[in-house]
Amino acid sequence: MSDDLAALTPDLASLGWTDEHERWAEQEGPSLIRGRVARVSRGYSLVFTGGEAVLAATASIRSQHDLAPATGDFVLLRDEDEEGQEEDGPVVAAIAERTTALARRAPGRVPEPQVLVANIDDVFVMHGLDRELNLRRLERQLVVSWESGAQPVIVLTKPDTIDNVAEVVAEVETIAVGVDVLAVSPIDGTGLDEIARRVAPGRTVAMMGLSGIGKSTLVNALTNGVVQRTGEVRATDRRGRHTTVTRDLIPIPDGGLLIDTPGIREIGLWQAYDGLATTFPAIEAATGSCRFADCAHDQEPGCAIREAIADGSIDPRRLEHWTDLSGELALQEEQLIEFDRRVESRDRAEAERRRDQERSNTKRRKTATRKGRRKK
Ligand SMILES: Nc1nc2c(ncn2[C@@H]2O[C@H](COP(=O)(O)OP(=O)(O)O)[C@@H](O)[C@H]2O)c(=O)[nH]1
Ligand SMILES: [Mg+2]
Ligand SMILES: [Zn+2]
Repeated sequence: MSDDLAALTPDLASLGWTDEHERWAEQEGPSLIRGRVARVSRGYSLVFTGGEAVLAATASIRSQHDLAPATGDFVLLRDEDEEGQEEDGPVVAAIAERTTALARRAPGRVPEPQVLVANIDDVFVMHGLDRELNLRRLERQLVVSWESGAQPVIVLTKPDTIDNVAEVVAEVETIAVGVDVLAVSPIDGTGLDEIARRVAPGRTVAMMGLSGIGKSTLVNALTNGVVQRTGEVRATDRRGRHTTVTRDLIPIPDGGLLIDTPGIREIGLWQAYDGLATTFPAIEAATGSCRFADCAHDQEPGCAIREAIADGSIDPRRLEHWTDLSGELALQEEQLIEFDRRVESRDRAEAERRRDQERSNTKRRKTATRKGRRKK
């Protein structure tokens, strides 16, 4: 991918900068540079500032948890040069409160969230019609999307590759409660007007989906090729694996911004209880009607879920997936408790060690004082 992004100079208004951001910026400090994060790399963010795009360092490793910018964040930069500091170049000084945030469980064993993109209005949950339909994957993506606070839209790409588009759309609609399902092809123009309605001035849309489904092709079509995104940026992470790292905020010439999130294969849920409830509303409603509050929907009398399965109002396949996803969240809860407990006992051990050391130091000091006295 050529780095056309850094050459763009969208103004603040077209980046989605509002009066509210302006008030926030004035409170934080008048000399700070206003901007929106276009891309995050390790230690640095590419930030659109209204003028030229700048590379800004994240303030410090230690404060990274509070101040880790994500693509789409509205930020204020401090120019260290102006304050005569050693470091050169601007630093991310503040991040505006996020209206929405698309987050997943960070890959790895430690239970913690990873914010992928921030301040989005819609999430395009994308699937390529040239591949086998995977409703479970779509449902998982819907859970994560709803949880972000943004509106999911299912976008089915490559409709030109199959004959039964309407049939597949209808099948997808069975899992898309409150979600529009669009068939879109940048190649023959299908559905592009629907896309343009959503990627519109003042709006930001994130794309989510496997690689090879046509995300970059859509970007190329909407930017008239100004931002060429063929191929993907690859970098080696600490474990030596090749991962695609950049999630890019792309200004669309007709207005609006699109975020390409390449190469996200794995989307673990992060405490996505609301997202789960919104994705499976019928199941969620039924669980509230079971006779026992702790109903396992198994053998208990008065189980509303089993009744709904029996009368056909809940699809057993949906229930099975809901059960699996609920299990994933429950397991995460246990891991979090276990993790806290381990941190706590480590802290306690550390405190005890320090106390012991302090005690023996005191003893030694006392002995030394006594010896000192005896010498006199
Ligand atoms: N037939 C067809 N092919 C498409 C369509 N959109 C994208 N492609 C092709 O699918 C391949 C992968 O597209 P790309 O945009 O790189 O996917 P990405 O990995 O999601 O960014 C390319 O060869 C595209 O030409 C479409 O609507 N119809
Ligand atoms: Mg791509
Ligand atoms: Zn029940």
